[in-house]
Amino acid sequence: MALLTPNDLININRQLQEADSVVQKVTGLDIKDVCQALYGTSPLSEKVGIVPVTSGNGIIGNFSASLHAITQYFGFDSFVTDMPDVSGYYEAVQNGAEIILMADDHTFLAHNIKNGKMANNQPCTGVIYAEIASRYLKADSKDVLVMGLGKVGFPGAAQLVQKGFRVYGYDPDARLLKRAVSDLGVIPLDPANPKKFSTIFEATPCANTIPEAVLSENCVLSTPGIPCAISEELRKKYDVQLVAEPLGIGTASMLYSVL
Ligand code: NAD
Ligand code: 2YJ
Ligand code: MG
Repeated sequence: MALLTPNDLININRQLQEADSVVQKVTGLDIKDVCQALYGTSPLSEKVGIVPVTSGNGIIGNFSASLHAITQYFGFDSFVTDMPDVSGYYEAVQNGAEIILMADDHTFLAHNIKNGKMANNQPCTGVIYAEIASRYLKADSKDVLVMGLGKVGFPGAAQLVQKGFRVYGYDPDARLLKRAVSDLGVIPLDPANPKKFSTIFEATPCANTIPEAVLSENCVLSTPGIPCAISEELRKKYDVQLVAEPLGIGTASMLYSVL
């Protein structure tokens, strides 16, 4: 699993603000409005405890600080514990946290200890990036392309299917593509015979996954994937509206889902 790096998280506030303005331009809603529409919830200044975790590859510089900035941005009352791990969890609960945020190398979770709801970053990220794509006001049809059908892409594809989109998908892992076809009714994109899309959702850990042949002028590319799915050159050539941000949009989706 790809881990975030401190570099990905530099200037998280600015990255989030820039992503929010693209989301507004594309959907007419800001990120918190999309979360509210998706989950039917809104924060009442819930207290969020952010617990650094040292296991595996250990603390990622900027990770807890970025979660602090992100939770504040979305109107939560949050704090980072002084201690990590079990002692940090104890400290968070002792200090009144209602929602715990913490991540190891495999799982990034939000747990609302008042109502018992729990969220996992990967499906929550897939669902919100897909939801943003689905709300493109100038989409030319209900066709959407999903590139990458893994832990983030599959739940995003499911969200699009559930919203009545005709979902084309591709993953080089034949088992994952087959699962999306049989479980969701995804239409496999034939790389040898591509078509153009006005709406694309991408969730892979690879660069340059979007072939030029699928891009249309002013299309939306909603992608949590790191590194970015498209070169700056292609983005400019097709005036692509790029929704891409390393942590905040997915975290907002997790938090709203446990309210
Ligand atoms: P995953 O490994 O479960 O799935 C990725 C899938 O992409 C794999 O099935 C792989 O076969 C496929 N893939 C690889 N190359 C491809 C290509 N050229 N075309 C189409 N598909 C291709 O990973 P994941 O957990 O779903 O995460 C996907 C990406 O999203 C990672 O980069 C991860 O770091 C990132 N992520 C970002 C956020 C965020 O908030 N921005 C949150 C969670 C995950
Ligand atoms: O507390 C810390 O600083 C670290 N233990 C954070 C680890 C963050 N984990 C990841 O980046 C993994 N990829 C798991 C999260 C999945 C969402 N991308
Ligand atoms: Mg995100």
